[in-house]
Amino acid sequence: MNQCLKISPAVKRALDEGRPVVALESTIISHGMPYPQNLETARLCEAEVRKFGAEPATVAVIQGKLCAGLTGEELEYLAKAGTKVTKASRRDLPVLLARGMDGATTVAATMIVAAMAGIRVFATGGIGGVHRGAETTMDISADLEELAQTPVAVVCAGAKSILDLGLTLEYLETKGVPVLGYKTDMLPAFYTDESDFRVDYRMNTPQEIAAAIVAQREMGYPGGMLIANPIPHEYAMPRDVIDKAIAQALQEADAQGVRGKATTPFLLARVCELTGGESLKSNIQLVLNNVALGAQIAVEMCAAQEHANG
Ligand code: PSU
Ligand code: MN
Repeated sequence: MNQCLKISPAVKRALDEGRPVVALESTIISHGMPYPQNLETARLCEAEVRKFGAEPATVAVIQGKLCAGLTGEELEYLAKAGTKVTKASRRDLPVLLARGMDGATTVAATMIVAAMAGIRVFATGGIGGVHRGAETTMDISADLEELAQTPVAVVCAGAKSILDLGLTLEYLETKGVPVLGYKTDMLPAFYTDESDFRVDYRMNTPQEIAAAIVAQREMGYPGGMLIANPIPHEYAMPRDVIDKAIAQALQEADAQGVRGKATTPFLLARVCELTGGESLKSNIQLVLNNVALGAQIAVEMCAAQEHANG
């Protein structure tokens, strides 16, 4: 096995036995939510995956190893360390490995580790994308390039309107990334289940999604897939409330000269503060909802595999 990669015994056993596995990211723990809700959510996510008979593989860099599947202590450490841990995207991995450092993996980095481990489904909250004003800042998340080249299907609740959703979809189209909506024709906007943009295809069952992932893999060409799963309506936030908070957070980021990899965490934290914690509640619920869908897709992929094997 790849020397940089460390797969936990439980994840390894599941993979060896052909059982369903779902990857989970860790930037959402360290940089996406405050302690202690981040730790509670990370634990709930793992439990949610197990409810469906799948194995969770939370991904992070620990002491210079790419880890798929964390111990309880490692999860707690990442949650408590928060932003003190390096936010690790694709470009950060080589140096963290060489220095034996820790890192909380973004969507891009989690996809890389999942693919190395042979995990094809990954569930999270929101992905990075094309930022508003990208025509001057060129701030486009590495998550989009990863979706274009790494064979992992990512379940998310769409993208936050801290991003330019229209340009994010254009970028994904250019890169040939299928964007599937689960029981929706529209791209959900994370906190809200409504938006102005359409997905490529509406999917009505986890089985249909699994079939598309299997077909993509059979073709053997690079790239993943984005599955947009709207936040359950009862947890959605009023669009005007969230839009107002996002507008203010964007203005503050600009005024304070926040740049580069600090931008997304800054905006996430400010939106959370400005909505008095309401957005955090929604965030937790939508992540759990995505994890449940991811687990069902992974289960269906295994069923399809067994069928193919006779
Ligand atoms: N969007 C969210 N929550 C998150 C993130 C994005 O709603 O936690 C995190 C994810 O880890 C994502 C990363 O991969 O931020 C994107 O950061 P950047 O824009 O710097 O690529
Ligand atoms: Mn960026």
